[in-house]
Amino acid sequence: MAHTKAGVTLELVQGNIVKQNDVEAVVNAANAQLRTGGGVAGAIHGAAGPGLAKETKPLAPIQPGEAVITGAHDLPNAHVIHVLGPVYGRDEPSDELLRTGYENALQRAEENGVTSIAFPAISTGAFGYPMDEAAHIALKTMLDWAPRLDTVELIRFVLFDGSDLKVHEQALSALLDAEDAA
Ligand code: AR6
Repeated sequence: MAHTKAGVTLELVQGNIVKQNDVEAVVNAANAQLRTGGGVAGAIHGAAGPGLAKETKPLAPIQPGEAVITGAHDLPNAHVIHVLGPVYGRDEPSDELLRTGYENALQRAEENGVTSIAFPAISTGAFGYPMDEAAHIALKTMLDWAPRLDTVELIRFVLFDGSDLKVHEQALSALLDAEDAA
């Protein structure tokens, strides 16, 4: 599913965040120490190689909602943008911190002239954020920000499995219906 608003195309696909060869920046669902870990962080550090951890070490720790940008090392992209999402039920207010994480990722992208960026569903794995609530926040943030973006033209959400993709498609459809009704 794809939707274009204010010259920004929002794409929802099923896939692996480390296989997005055609985008300039990929987003990492990071830990505070910016180290390798499970899920997305493990996949990104694994594919990028040890140079990534060397580069991130002096940038850590980061706070929930913060985003930092590095090179992508052995990944096929130019940049990795590391976002620390909130741990659901612990880092409060979780909704604001999740939105801020997405906003800060877009800001780092714009500061670096990035035209295309791929996001995983931040906080929805180890950090326990319910997928439907997280999808609504993530996609609403993208739609709200589309008119303000100068360099970013493509925003892709890469969902690991089909049911997560479906949840995102339903959330985007509901947001677009609400925009049409307004
Ligand atoms: N590509 C796309 N999506 C993925 C991939 C992948 N390769 N692998 C997992 N997902 P998570 P979080 C999905 O746990 O909740 C780490 O251990 C996954 O199904 O990676 O922000 C870090 O070290 C889920 O929907 O991120 C942190 O400590 C989503 O990506 C902590 O987990 C996010 O899952 C961060 O937790």
